[in-house]
Amino acid sequence: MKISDARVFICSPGRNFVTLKIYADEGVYGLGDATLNGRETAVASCLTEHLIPCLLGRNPFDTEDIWHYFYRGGYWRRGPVTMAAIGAIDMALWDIKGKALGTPVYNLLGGKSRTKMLAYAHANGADVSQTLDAVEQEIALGYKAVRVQCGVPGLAHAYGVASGGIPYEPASRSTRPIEEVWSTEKYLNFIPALFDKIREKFGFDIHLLHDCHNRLTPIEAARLGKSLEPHNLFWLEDPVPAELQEGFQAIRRHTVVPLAAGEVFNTVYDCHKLLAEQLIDYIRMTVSHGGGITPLIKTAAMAAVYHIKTGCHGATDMSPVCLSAALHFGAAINNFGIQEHMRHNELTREVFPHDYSFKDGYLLSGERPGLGVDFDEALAKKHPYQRAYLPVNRLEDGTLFHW
Ligand code: CS2
Ligand code: MG
Repeated sequence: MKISDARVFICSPGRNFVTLKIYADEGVYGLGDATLNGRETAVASCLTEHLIPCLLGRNPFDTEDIWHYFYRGGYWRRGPVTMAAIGAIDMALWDIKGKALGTPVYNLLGGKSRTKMLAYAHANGADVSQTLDAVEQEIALGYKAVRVQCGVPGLAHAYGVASGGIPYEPASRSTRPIEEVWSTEKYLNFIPALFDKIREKFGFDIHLLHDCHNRLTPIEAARLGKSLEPHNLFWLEDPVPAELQEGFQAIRRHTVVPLAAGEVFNTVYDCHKLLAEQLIDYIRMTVSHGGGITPLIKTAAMAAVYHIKTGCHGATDMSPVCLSAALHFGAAINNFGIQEHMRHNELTREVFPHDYSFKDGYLLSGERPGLGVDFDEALAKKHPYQRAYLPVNRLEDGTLFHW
């Protein structure tokens, strides 16, 4: 079998997605998610200008060699743009492999280690009352794990809080990034009381997660972790920016709250210290931004050595192609932990018809050959790309900060 063509589609059924379609002879094609929120055309250009010309004529079954060809062969290794492009190629090749062999991709990764995968939903509100209602709503939908984010008194913006009655979407179609204002002090003074109220209302039968979105210093994260220990969180996510992996050591010295990191990681080199020193409990890398299924299987195997489980990123800026790939990956590996499930809107689901499903708090991978997702080119064309930016964050004195 040989790769005969490959095309990149950027569409915007409510938010931007970059989709790679690789065509092989014998009439088979595979899909890959190349979405990188706020940098979509960079990844598209990397694929069309640089990587796709080297793909043509290759055997799509040669996923291992093709991955190394692009990872090492490009000289300039790692980084979100390059690895999202390589990740999309890898995803599409595994899709082709499954379709050509007439089997779901999970069967090519070791078969099923579980029949269902624990999912977590997002609940957020402008204040405690709205947030409690949002948690109740997600529990009513069947979720057994809920990520909780809330507006912070005294701040106009807080991470993860939707506005305008629509699900949270951080990227805005604006000419420049929206500038938000942040105060760690106000946040740290507020969050413990929020979780007091959530546990008071819902008890301990629901898993609670919280995302700090890289906004604390290690000692601030240690303070927050200690204060949340009575609430037995499933995890505290992205407590600190993880460029300094050893920054997690200070947090570990002070608190037993489980830690999760990795949604922005692109290779195992971004987390090998976090894994080997057991500085985290869940690795969040997902298939698209982590360079594909091929490297993610290896990263999960390394994580397993250190008692670390997976918790793949699954926000709506990953398309259904990536979510499906994460579910085939999650169905097969032994150290699966949890899968983020931020539900895509109806239009996205129509553009990307798929056979994975949600039931009673769990996600089920599809059973169709390959990744089980398709791409409606005609419908996608009706929703063209529009440049969008993630916000920028400043402290109250104007200092540029982490968003
Ligand atoms: C968030 C993401 O889901 C999460 O854990 O960190 O939604 C993140 O804000 C977006 O992926 C950024 O595009
Ligand atoms: Mg996050």
